[in-house]
Amino acid sequence: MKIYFAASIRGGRQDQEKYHDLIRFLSLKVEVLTEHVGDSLIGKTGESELKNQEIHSRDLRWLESADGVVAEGSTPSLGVGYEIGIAEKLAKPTLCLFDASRKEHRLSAMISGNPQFRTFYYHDLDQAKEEIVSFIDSLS
Ligand code: 6IA
Repeated sequence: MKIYFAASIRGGRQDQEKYHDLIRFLSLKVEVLTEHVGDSLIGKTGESELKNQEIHSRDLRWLESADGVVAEGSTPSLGVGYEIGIAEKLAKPTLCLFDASRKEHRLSAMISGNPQFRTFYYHDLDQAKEEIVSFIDSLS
């Protein structure tokens, strides 16, 4: 099973360690197409050896080939919003994770109000992982 993991890059990298942890966990169970999203070497400006256009085409190809999408949305990101909007149009099952303790902003109503997305507010990463397992089980 292939999962497209979406999370903020240029939106801000403050949750990068969390992404890394979730991706490592997911990788024990499925193929994660976008492992680089959790990479500590990737800063806010992103991959420099690839042109933006190449990144966009590659990511859309991966998204099309994915069986499902897991998005960590606690740090607002235009790219993640764009990706899950496309995931909806491609009818890809999508889980949106959001840190319930995040005070600076709330999850966009365009995500939390969309019945096609499975939205989950977690208090710790173990809860997020349990939800991921339940989501993956629902796909098989
Ligand atoms: O607007 P953002 O940059 O926060 O968007 C992040 C989302 O867009 C992620 O879920 C990625 O799948 C995708 N994305 C944005 N930039 C890149 C990128 N280059 N490479 C791959 N996916 C990207 C930047 C660095 C990269 C090596 C992580």
